[in-house]
Amino acid sequence: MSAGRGLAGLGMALFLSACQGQQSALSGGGAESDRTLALTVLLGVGGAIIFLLVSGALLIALRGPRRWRSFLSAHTLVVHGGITFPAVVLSLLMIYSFAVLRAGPVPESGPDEPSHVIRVEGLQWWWRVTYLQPDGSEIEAANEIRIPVGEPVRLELISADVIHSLWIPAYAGKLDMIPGHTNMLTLLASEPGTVRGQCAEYCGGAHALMALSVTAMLPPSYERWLAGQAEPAHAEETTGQRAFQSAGCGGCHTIRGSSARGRVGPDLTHLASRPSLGAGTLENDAEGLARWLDDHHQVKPDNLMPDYDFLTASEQAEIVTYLSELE
Ligand code: HEC
Ligand SMILES: [Cu+2]
Repeated sequence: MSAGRGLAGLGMALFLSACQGQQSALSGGGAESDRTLALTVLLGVGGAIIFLLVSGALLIALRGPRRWRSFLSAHTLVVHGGITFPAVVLSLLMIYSFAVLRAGPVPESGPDEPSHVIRVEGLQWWWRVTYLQPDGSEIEAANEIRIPVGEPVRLELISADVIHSLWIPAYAGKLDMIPGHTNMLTLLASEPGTVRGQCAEYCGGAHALMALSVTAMLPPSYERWLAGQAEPAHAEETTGQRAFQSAGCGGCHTIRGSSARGRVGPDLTHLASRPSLGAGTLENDAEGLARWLDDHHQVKPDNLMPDYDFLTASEQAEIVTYLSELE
């Protein structure tokens, strides 16, 4: 195989590998992304067919038999193929794509008003996720959004500092989070599963490490999960909890049910039930927690949590045990 063919093959493999997996607009897990996918396929396939037809005509015009060449140069073919056809096709496509872009997954108001509302706040460089309950109460979590399958969920997107952008390719297009302004995005998941989202607007140092996971669950398990999140932490009064407090962690982090009430960093009340640490940066297990406390600035440069190199090994281990129990 020639070097050129090898390179082309490699390029194709890279191109296709970008189309699969958890963070792909082509994996279509929701109403909006299904329509965007249909539009993409139509444009891609239609464009390829027209490209082949035009290339064929060009080849015939240059090299073809005389009879075919004179057919191609007929006045009506030039007018209809060169003006009428593109005008009609492009106008239809424009109307279709405007309709797709406008539609959104569900109507924004009216009888279908989403019964689930989640406020997602972008901060440098993580996500505060608050479930707004019909009774007015709020359940706070971070770096993970869970939604019920088959039910429209409205996300209220806000920012605490600079412009961020929430992009969950498998479910919807991206939408900016702008300081002082609320943007609305509606998600409608068609089947259970977990996908990945990412901040899609450069927001400073750790922007590339600002991801989140989105899990669609069957409604009964979603309700059960949400009821669990509403509970305070179940961890007992332990040495780990005391070490957490005396290191000052509670000044920035809330653990409901304890004296930790800070709001600078993510709510840790049910930290152990989340898949990742540092907004999708580390796996959330005892090893990941120890790694985060040891050198989170190595793992996620520029993030706004202070260094804690002064913790003794046993203090650190106690804190890790305490945090791993926050189911
Ligand atoms: C000055 C405020 C501040 C203090 C004090 C602080 N943190 Fe943090 N912490 C943060 C911020 C901000 C983040 C988010 C970092 C990011 O992902 O960009 C964070 C993230 C975390 C995370 C990851 C949470 C998640 O959901 O991804 C853990 C775990 C954590 N901190 C534990 C601690 C512990 C334990 C202490 C005390 C030893 C502590 N923090 C002290 C601000 C603080
Ligand atoms: Cu960003």
